Amino acid sequence: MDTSRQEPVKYDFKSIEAKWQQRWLTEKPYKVSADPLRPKYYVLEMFPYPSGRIHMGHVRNYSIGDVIARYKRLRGYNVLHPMGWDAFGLPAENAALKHGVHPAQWTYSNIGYMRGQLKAMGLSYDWDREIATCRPEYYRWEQRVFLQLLEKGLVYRKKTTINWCEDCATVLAREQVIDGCCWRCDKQVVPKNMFGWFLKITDYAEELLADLDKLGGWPEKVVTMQRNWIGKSQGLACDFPVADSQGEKITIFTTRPDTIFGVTFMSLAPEHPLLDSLLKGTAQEAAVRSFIEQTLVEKQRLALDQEPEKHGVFTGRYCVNPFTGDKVPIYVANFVLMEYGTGAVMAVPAHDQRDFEFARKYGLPVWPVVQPPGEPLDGAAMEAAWEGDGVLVKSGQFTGMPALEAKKAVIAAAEKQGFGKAHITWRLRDWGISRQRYWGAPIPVIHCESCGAVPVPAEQLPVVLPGTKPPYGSHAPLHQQESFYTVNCPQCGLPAKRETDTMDTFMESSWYFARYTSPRKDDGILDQEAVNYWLAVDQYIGGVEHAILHLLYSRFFTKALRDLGYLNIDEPFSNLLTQGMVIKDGAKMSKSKGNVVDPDDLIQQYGADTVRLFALFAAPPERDLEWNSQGVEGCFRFLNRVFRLIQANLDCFVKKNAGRIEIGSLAPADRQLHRKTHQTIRRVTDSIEKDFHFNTAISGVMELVNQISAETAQPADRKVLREALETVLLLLFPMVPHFCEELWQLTGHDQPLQVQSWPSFDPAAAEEDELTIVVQVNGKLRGRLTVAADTGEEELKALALADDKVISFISGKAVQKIIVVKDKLVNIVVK
Ligand code: L3U
Ligand code: ZN
Repeated sequence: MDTSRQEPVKYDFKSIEAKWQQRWLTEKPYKVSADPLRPKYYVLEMFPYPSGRIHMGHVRNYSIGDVIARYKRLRGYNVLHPMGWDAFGLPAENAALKHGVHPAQWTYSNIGYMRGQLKAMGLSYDWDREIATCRPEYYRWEQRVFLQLLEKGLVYRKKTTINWCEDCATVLAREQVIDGCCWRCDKQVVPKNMFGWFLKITDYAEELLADLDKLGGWPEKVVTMQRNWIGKSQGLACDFPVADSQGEKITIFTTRPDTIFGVTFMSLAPEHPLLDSLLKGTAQEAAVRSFIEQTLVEKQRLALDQEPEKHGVFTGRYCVNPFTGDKVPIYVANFVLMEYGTGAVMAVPAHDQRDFEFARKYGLPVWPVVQPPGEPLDGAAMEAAWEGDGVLVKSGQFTGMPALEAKKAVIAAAEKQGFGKAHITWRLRDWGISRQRYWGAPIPVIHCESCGAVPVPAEQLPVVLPGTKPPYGSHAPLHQQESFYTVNCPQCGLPAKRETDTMDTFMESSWYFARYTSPRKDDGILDQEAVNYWLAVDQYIGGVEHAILHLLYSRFFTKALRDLGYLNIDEPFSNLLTQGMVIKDGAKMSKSKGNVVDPDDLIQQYGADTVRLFALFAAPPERDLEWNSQGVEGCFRFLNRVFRLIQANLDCFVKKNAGRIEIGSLAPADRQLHRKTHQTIRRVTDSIEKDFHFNTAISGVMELVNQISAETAQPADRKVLREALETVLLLLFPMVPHFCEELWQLTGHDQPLQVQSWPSFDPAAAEEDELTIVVQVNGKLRGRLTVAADTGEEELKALALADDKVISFISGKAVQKIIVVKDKLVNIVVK
């Protein structure tokens, strides 16, 4: 090809991006199907709520996923990379209400807009697999799963307390109760007892806990959060008889049986069922009842994460410590929860900080029974509880035992004497999935007076959410839609009532990753072959805000679906990457803070490739990304520079320069560039493979570009130059795909980049004497760099600044000066 006389072309990102996106739309290169002959790779990003517009957080999340997808394709994998919409839920319902449109209309129109935004980012999804969870084609299978779980005994219905607003005639979520009032109408919220549906996630507690050990590809902190959430504790369940009663007993659970000789009072939850009979006829009855009432009201007002100030009241009654025979006073305390344990706590102020504070507040005794090494503890003088280890004192036959041994001995003694036994409790509760709201998947059950709760027969599924087809109908909660709930019993044919609760939105996201493997299957939940080929998800990427609920529910669903015979895996996500937040002006980018940067504007101004490059370059994925408009500018300039560099050297792309390079015959400068090319391939590959540190990968390519620029100042070997430039395009392709495809085509290649292979490096070419350079921050050793012997000063500075360890010491500080001692060290001075 004769390119020597062509005019240089400007980097016109608009037409380049439009051109390639159009091609991807019509040629569908990212469409995949199961192919047992090829290794598969399933990369998935958490699908978005169709809230209206894409946020920079989405841009980051989805850019990371896209690089991984494109990279794995070049590595020869059959890559599944799907996208869809987590479309049901309260936020959409509320937003629709606010804008005076139907939730379905609101949702579908948002989906339309956001789909366009994602396409404008050049993300390599198999769009033929797109799902929207609010479509009956999706949730009909969820209803089917629900019924199969029901049949298996993993679903049940029970009464629970919910927050109710009389004026809005609706249930409120915890976060919609503001200071005890409805967020919308400001009316006082009342607790209401209602039936709700529950999934028996607790049946899997043991396995959910044990299998955390299989999640080596997950961040440690997420595994820990899940472990704590499941919260297995082992200890003693023990009866304390009520003094002066007809054999009534209070059962407690404790993880510290070794401290049982130090009990000085008993605390009950305000809802404790025994309270009624304990209080009857006592002098304190009226006062205690009013305390209980107040506490229950206060509890409703508290936000989920708020801790009440601890207080309580004496009931006037006593119970007896079965080990010591001591009579201890019974209190009602606002911090004891009926939902956990038994609703009763044996209080040991000397060894539990909460009990300690309570005891000091109400002048109750503090009896130390576990003695750490050193001065004997003095109950009257202690300033805090001793929660650590020690040897038992003043503990009858257990005195002198180390605490750990005493735990077992106390349990054994209680079992022998028949008033207690070893017991395990879990923090994990069953999952309440009932929502008395409109915008969700209807629960497929019919209530009949004579037959009870009757499953909707499979052939009558889906139970379609009424009013969702244009012209849109009523979107009142289903319990207000008579035509919806009036039905006949499928069993006896008599008039019956359809269930009007809808499912929690987390139901849809608990199995969407499996449905993506056969998203159009219309005669069953999942296609056996497809799920067996594609699952588990090899790499899952999303925000750490889903560390507990979504990830736990998905793990539970996977196990339940496995036990129903649909899946052959135990865990859904082999590897998990939790990307950090996007920060601007020191705060999380959010509408309420008014510090949002709109991706549309950026794409308009710089193009999608620059935006992607910035999102990947500005921080390693797991860290928070600080927004920085100069950083975006810098990325844009870099792309322009590469664009010009290739334009200026089009002549080297003729056929004869594609052949092998003989290292031995290269001039020193050419040898150097050839070496740099292969070192860069190695470095970029390592950065991606090891921990997806695209920032390091990109700075590697930037270095190579620098060296090419320096080299082309003199006449360079055309083969070496061609290899270097092609390598730049190959390595950058996963991050800036339109840009690279365009230049790949411009340089005379007739097959697109996306069907090329990831470059491999030649160790002989990459070889050279390497030096270790010490990096200091303010004179303290903070890192080491391995660099080529002749690495220049500027490059050393850049490398030092890009080093992960070093970053953690300089982030947020101003760099004042950088001192370089050739071949030895870099010292960064910050303030
Ligand atoms: N639909 C749910 C969701 O969070 C995901 C289900 C799987 C339960 C990330 C950000 C977010 C998530 C900083 C934002 C993905 C906004 C989709 C979103 N994201 N930041 N949907 O639309 O990281 O963590 O809210 O991984 O500001 O984008 O987010 S979502
Ligand atoms: Zn019936």
